Amino acid sequence: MSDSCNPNRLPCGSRFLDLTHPQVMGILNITPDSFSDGGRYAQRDAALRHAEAMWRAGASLIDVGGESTRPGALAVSPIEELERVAPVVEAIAGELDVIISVDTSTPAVMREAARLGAGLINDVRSLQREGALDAAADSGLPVCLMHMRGEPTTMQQDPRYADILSEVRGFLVERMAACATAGIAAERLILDPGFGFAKTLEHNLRLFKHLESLHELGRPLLVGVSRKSMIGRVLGHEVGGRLYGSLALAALAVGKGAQILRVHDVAETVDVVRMLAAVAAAE
Ligand code: 8Y4
Repeated sequence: MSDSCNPNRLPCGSRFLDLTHPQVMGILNITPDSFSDGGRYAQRDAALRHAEAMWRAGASLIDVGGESTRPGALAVSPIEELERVAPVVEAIAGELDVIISVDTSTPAVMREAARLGAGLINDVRSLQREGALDAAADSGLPVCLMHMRGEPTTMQQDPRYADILSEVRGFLVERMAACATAGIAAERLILDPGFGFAKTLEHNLRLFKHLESLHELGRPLLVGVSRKSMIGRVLGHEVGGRLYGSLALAALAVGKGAQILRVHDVAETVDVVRMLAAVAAAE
């Protein structure tokens, strides 16, 4: 079997993602509030240094995002998003041997990021924006499809589901079908239940408990719970005090078969993954 069709080696542009072991994706936010002024070059260099630190700590993917999806965040124009993301994608692609994931719902950003060396499209809106299916299809890159209902600004206003598990599963099946129609092969897809997106604490905990059920869909799973409010709500900790809760859920997610962990604290999460691998490798 050639590498390009080995299901355990996902082609991501010029690199491959090894799906035989859990992989850590480091979060890199390029929003004006995350790196204070100093101009665009200073912002690009600060982002590159942060990416390099996460790569050295063992991240095989860096998720670069220029649009805040926090509830209540202001919308960013496609041009502003492109101006934030493109220089950082270009800099990382030129400097680091890492897979760049571009966290975007904007077709123009998908196209430009792919041209500049991105290896994965991470769209919290699952390619539902006008033109996004075609942009992703043309890029040839894998895509992470994530469950969300509505838009980030309003999604936490009293979310209700008859059954969160079948709702998430049904949504992902529908988006996989839309991808197939657009010419994006199932082999290019990664699936994500979208923790914290249009979900109450009870929804998030139930989804996590039954994460294994999403393996039925036959694609690798990405889990993003790092520092999220579901941890804050259970433990009563502000965002700075959520590391141990995040690591507990990282270990549990790997135990439930998740292939990719999207995290802020790369070094700590890599220790968790390595420790689990050591036990798994024992006689
Ligand atoms: C503290 C820090 C509290 C961060 C909340 C947050 C996911 C994602 C986000 C996810 C995928 C976030 C872009 C939200 N979450 N992409 N993106 N999966 N695939 N909030 O779960 O990190 S942003």
